[in-house]
Amino acid sequence: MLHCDLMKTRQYSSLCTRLFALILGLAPGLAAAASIEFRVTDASGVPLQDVAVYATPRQPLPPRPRHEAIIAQVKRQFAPLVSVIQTGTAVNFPNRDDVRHHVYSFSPAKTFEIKLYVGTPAKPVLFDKPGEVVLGCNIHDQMRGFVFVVDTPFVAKTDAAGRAVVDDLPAGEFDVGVWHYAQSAVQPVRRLRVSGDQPLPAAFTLQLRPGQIPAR
Ligand SMILES: [Cu+2]
Repeated sequence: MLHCDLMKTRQYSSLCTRLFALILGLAPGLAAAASIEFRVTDASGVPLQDVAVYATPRQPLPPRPRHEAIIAQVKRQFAPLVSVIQTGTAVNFPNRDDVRHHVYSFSPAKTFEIKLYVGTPAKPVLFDKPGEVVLGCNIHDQMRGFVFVVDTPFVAKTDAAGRAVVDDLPAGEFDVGVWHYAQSAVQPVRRLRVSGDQPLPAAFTLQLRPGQIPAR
């Protein structure tokens, strides 16, 4: 991203944003990375939040640095409820409550436990296989969290309007898919070709198992 030394006040920040937009406008080649705009609804057209969306490149790409992820425990809930991460991501599980938690998963993609603890565990947990991982807490039965691990850095999660954007894509072919922890069936991936700087729309419909979405 553009770094701007003037970003010290709201006014200057706004000026910088406009300058940056102007530069891009004058040199559109600079913004050539492609993006996919996902829209996910249920069968009756209701937008679905917290859907993991991803685009897996069909062609080999240079490796990218992996960032660590954080799944905190806040008010006896996992925060965020849903995480979507690239295979090989290390996840920290800081406990931000004043009670102890005991985080575990029995999922084949990642079986682990962090026994009764407060604060931040010394070591993160490495999610080294693709797949879906359900998190629980031995102390608080109502605590549920979900991690979707996928072999691509190009991931996002839908918002309350059922939308998500995966951007910074190089031109080429991608296998594009969606996943929700309460989906009633696996959604097949679609092959899409992206090029240039036009966002490519991708609409998906997911059927969910009833009664699986916790109240917020
Ligand atoms: Cu707990």
